[in-house]
Amino acid sequence: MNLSSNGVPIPFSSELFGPLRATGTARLPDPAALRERLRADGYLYLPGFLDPEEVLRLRSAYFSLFPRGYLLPGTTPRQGVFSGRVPRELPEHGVAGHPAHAFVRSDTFDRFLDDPRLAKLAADLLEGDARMLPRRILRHFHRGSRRASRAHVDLDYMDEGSPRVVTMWIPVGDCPPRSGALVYLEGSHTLSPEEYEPLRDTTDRPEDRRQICHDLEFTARALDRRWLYADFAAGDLMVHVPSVIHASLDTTTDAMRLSIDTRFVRAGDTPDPRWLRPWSADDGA
Ligand SMILES: O=C(O)CCC(=O)C(=O)O
Repeated sequence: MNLSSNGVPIPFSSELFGPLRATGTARLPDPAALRERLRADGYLYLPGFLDPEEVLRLRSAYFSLFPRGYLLPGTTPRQGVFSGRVPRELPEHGVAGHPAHAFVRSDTFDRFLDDPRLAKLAADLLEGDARMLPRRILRHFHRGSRRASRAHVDLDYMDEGSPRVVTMWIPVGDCPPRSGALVYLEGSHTLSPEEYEPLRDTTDRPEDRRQICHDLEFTARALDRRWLYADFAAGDLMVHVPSVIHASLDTTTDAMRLSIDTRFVRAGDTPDPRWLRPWSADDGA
């Protein structure tokens, strides 16, 4: 399997990659056991937590918003297959005028995320009523863009509010590694920020110190730990703590990568004010 992130190759070897540990969702462990697992691993991988049909309906609703020619002829928006051609009139992803910008402000998107099971899970993990922050991100990558999320921790993007946060990452469609899956650096939530600070000097974006590194092989070797991955399917849910290092891989499949990330804080806590407005890709947060 040929993998890369932001155009930098990373060998798919057992030295650099290992499997995420799944938590069964047919009978979810009790809240205390879930909290313990989140504390121990820094993440919860919950295959089939959501209804795959609802997830695929959302995928279909989003890709239906694109101009003709963007999707491969003969395929459906639900499949979300890239034609290889980006229509000239399409603005940059997620800015005003792009379908993702309108979509995160739509009733369809609200209804999908207004799922009581997500709110209950967040409340169980935060041990109190939970509030979903309004800045909910829709990420969408197609093959050839060589763009992905650099290694980072969420805390570096939300350090002006309560650190008591849980993030939920929802693949909107199947998302194996080659489609641009999220990967987690094993046990990295137990590292102190000083331990990975030097990595920030190895970067393709020197103007932004928030990300840790764009080179995932270098990151794994420098911190002597593996990237944990899964063959995500529609319906799966990831939850993580804001101190775990994660990143994503480049999309190299015709099927496009679509995902949502959304965050919860305890209802009484003061969140980072940058997360109180709906997301726009150019909001700088
Ligand atoms: O989807 C991605 O590529 C990044 C998502 C992320 O960083 C997050 O959910 O915290």
